Amino acid sequence: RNGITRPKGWTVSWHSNPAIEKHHFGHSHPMKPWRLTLSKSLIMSYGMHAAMDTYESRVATREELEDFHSEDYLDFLKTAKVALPDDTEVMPYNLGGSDCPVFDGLFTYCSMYAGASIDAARKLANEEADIAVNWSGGLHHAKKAEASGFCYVNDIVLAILQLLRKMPRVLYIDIDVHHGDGVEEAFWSSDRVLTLSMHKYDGMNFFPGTGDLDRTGPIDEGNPGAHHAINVPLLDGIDDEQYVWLFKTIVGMCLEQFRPSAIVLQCGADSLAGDRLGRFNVQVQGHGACIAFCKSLGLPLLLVGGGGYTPRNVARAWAHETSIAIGCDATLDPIIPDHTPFKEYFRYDTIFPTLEQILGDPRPNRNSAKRVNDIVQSIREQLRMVNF
Ligand code: V1P
Ligand code: CA
Ligand code: ZN
Repeated sequence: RNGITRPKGWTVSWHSNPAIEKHHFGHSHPMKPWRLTLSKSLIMSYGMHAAMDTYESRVATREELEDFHSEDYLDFLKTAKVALPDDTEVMPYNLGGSDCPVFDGLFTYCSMYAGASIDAARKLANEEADIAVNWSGGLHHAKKAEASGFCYVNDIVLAILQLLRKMPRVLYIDIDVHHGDGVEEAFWSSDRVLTLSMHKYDGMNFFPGTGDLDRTGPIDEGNPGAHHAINVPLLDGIDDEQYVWLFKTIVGMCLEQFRPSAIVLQCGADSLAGDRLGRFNVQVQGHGACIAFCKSLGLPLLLVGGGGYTPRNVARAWAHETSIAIGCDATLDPIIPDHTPFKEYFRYDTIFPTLEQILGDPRPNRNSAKRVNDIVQSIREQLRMVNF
């Protein structure tokens, strides 16, 4: 099985619970927890589990969830009743609409993906792992007392709070195609967390409608959080070359000015070409290059999932990124092993399903070279105001 062995010199911990994958948001909902089963199928068939410390995660405790969420919201989330299929009336806290339906086992689902991110963060904080992975997490839109955009509990905020117990500064990076508004808002007034989100933004037309370049933090100069929110608004069709250049350039600048003690990277796979909701032309290679760059910095690294609505491509990306974390990506056979469960999902219109092949219709790239350079220039100026 490719002879994958544990990496020498660093430890990767992997956090998951098969019970998470069994939940259903409803018939035509784009969020499919089952994509985690498909990702795991690839990861295991390549034999990558042998190279990691694998943990079956537990449910987060009430006390842990209260680190960020309000008691009344958690009470409601726990007791909310599953609505009838044609009942799309929105309940309090934005629960029950088409984006955030109340489904069977909702509270267990939320507590489990949150428990996995908290466990992963603790492994890093206790120096028991160098890279920790939770593909079921990354639900960046959830607010203190509100569900939003398929997210109910903000596992990222809870994980960052764990890291902040031991570390002075955390850099949060979000490559989901959507703006990481929930995490940005949670640390809006803090100078201990620098948030950086790359996303599609064209005014109010793309969910959640925020994340313009001038959204840099609180506007009152005395506020410690001023300048600590970085937003990279992108247009349809951005390709690997522009995306990876922007990522490395901006993350490089953040490192210099902020000197983080750890990095939390939200690896939303809806920024890939061919995504059901996304609009970019990013390939598995480009997406993975962002993860590889963060790993090369040698800081404790938490990898979480996020969006991703074309399951076979989500699985390809997260399997490839798991291999980067382990350091076996260069030797992995791109042809998906024969014994992979659900292999038929990767066989789209070719007889050789490969790990890296993405079959998105190419979109015209609306991001000019000038626009991309202007974004970097503006962020360079913003970061002059950030000092560790
Ligand atoms: O556009 C909206 C709202 C619903 N309208 C009133 C405005 N919602 C989006 C939500 C996208 C959430 C992305 C989550 C993440 O960042 C992190 C996990 O990836 C939405 C969309 C869309 N195309 O943007 N909801 C739906 N599509 C949807 C479609 C079918 C059934 C249910 C929801
Ligand atoms: Ca993003
Ligand atoms: Zn998304």
